[in-house]
Amino acid sequence: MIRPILIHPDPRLKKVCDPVGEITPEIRQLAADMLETMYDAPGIGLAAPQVGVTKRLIVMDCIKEGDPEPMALVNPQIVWSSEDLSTYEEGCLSIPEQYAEVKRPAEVRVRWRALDGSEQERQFSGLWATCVQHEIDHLDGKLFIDYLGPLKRQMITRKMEKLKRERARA
Ligand code: K1U
Ligand code: ZN
Repeated sequence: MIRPILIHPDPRLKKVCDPVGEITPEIRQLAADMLETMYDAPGIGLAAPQVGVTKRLIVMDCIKEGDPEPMALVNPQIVWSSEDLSTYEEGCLSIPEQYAEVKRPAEVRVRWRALDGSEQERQFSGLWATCVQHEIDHLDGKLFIDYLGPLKRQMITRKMEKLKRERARA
């Protein structure tokens, strides 16, 4: 099922999300819905708070061409970050049509639980590294615009408030 994506500003996007306890059929269904919602958008990642569920679950697929590589990460944690940084022009499905350069560690090592309950650890680089950091930020109530200066952030927030008013009227 495709779920509606929350648009900034929304208090649910500012919350520090709760860890997932047991991986129940509801959590597996949420992950499946999030992947469907992400592919439909289209996007390369999605975090549970973006569909209004404040739990620590993210999905990603950064393969732009070729066989898809869907991933669902429960309780993801960055256990190591590289000193070298990389800059990427980021977007966000909760902040449509706004993009800005964000500088982040170029490589990260992440530990998480898969949907079968197994512990996983993997090093991410390139777009995967940017995306996993962007998605884990969502779980901590942080958006890519929080890395920008106050004027740019306020300008984008005002545009999103206007977009939400227009969508509510339509
Ligand atoms: O979390 C999100 O809002 C999803 C976001 C992830 C992301 C994008 C760019 C850098 C870091 C994280 C998106 O997927 S925005 C859409 C997007 O990037 C895209 C859409 C279609 C094809 C390729 C990329
Ligand atoms: Zn986002």
